[in-house]
This record gives sequence, C-alpha cells and structure tokens, in this order.
Amino acid sequence: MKKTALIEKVATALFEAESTGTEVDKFTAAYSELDAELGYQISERLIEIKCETGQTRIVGRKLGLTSEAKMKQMNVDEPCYGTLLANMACTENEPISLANLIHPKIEPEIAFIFNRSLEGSHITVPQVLEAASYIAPALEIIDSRYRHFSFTLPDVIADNASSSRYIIGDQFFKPTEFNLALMGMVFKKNGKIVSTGTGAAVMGHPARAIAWLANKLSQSGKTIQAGDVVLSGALAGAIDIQPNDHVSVSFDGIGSVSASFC
Ligand code: OOG
Ligand code: MG
Repeated sequence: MKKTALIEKVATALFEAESTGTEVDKFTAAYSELDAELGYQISERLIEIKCETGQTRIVGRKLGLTSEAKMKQMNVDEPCYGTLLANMACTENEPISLANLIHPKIEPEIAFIFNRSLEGSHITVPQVLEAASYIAPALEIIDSRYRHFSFTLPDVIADNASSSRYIIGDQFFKPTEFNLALMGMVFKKNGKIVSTGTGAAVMGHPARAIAWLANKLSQSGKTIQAGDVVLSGALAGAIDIQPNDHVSVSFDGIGSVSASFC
C-alpha cells in the first residue's frame, strides 16, 4: 500500500476505535512496512483528525516506556512519545468516567510545565530543569486501542502512545529545588500500596526523559514549546482501573494527586 494511503487508513481506524470504544488488531501484523517513523506520521495524522473539528488542541506531550518497569510490562524496549490534547485533561475534583474507554489503566508520573521552548538537538538535563517552570505529581490513564493491550513499538507510537486522560496535582514546584532522581514515590489504589519507587526509575532522572523527547522532536522539526505540559513516563507499572476505584500517587516534597472513577 502507498505510504500516504497507509497513514490515512491506520489513523482513521485508530480514531474510530477510540470514538466507539472498540479494540483493533495490531497493524504491524498486516503491514510489515510499518516502522517507528511511519508510526509517528500516523499519530500526527490522528492528532490532526482529532483537532480538525476545532473541539480540542495540542497542550503538550507525554513520554512512554521510559522506565524498566514499563518496558518489561509492555514487552517493548524503547521509549516513545505521544501528544497531549486539551480534552484529555481531568481534575481531582470530580470522578472520571470510564464509560467510553476500552481497558483503561493508570500509572504514576511527574508532569513538567514549560515557560519557554526547548530548541536544539543536544538538549541536556540541566537545560530541561532551567526551561521548566514547574513540576507537579501526575497520573496518566492509558487505554491502548489494541486488542489485549498488546502491541509493538510502531503500533503504540501510531496509537498516540496509548494516551487517554491525565490528571495533574494543583501544587507546583520549581524543578531545580529537588533532586528528582532521588525523589520517593508511593502509588496507591483503594488505600493499598501498589508500588513504590524513585524518580531514577525514569531513565536515571525524569528530566533525562524530557531531554530525550526534546532531541527526538528536533528530528522532525518540532520542539517543546512555552506553555507545554510534558509527562515524564510512568515510574512504575500501570494498573487496571474500574468504576469506584480511587488511586493516588505521593511524591517526596511535591505532594500528591488522586483520581476516582465512575
Ligand atoms: C504505552 C504508553 C506508556 C508510560 O508512561 O510508560 C506510557 C503503554 O504502556 O500502553 O504512557
Ligand atoms: Mg504514561
């Protein structure tokens, strides 16, 4: 199939799958030419389709598969990124409906909020810390559109890195005031500890994941922009969620964020 036709076909199928809450088969099984680069082109088209109606817009990016725990859980051994849209943002103050989702999971993350852009192809950890105005605790709800939540790297990239919803705590801190690599994390579901960890779980330092993203984006002429929200990628494995569940993540020094579901 011609590249442009494949991009349109897969992007449309993923859009439909999400809109109707129906899972689809991995596309790499049918199209061997589908590699990571084509995956990013598909996700770009998918975001374009979602923004075409004027109902939403790009507000930032998210990293995926930046921790050992996540790579093992999903059986993929490279990081990836996706795009955050305004209509994915949820708040702590009201239960989040899972009604239209396929098989949602939730995971603990650190959000970075930028007050200036990060341009260049050799961005470093200190440059990320300087450009980010704030960090805050975050939870990401992922919902792969693929059957059994199973995919290869190009598939998950095409599916906007399983992005679904995210929640950011409402206390914000200057990233340079913390040792993010040593920052402790406690992840709980329904009052029970699910996992504990430290920032170093994400590529040795969460800002290293953001630097990776900035450098990766520069390969296709994109940048992290002033005002962008960027999620670091999960520090620990994702867990299933159902209506009535309550999930929280607490970090040393920067507080916590929680979410409940209906
Ligand atoms: C892919 C997205 C991974 C993370 O934080 O690692 C991700 C997936 O696991 O479905 O968002
Ligand atoms: Mg995530």
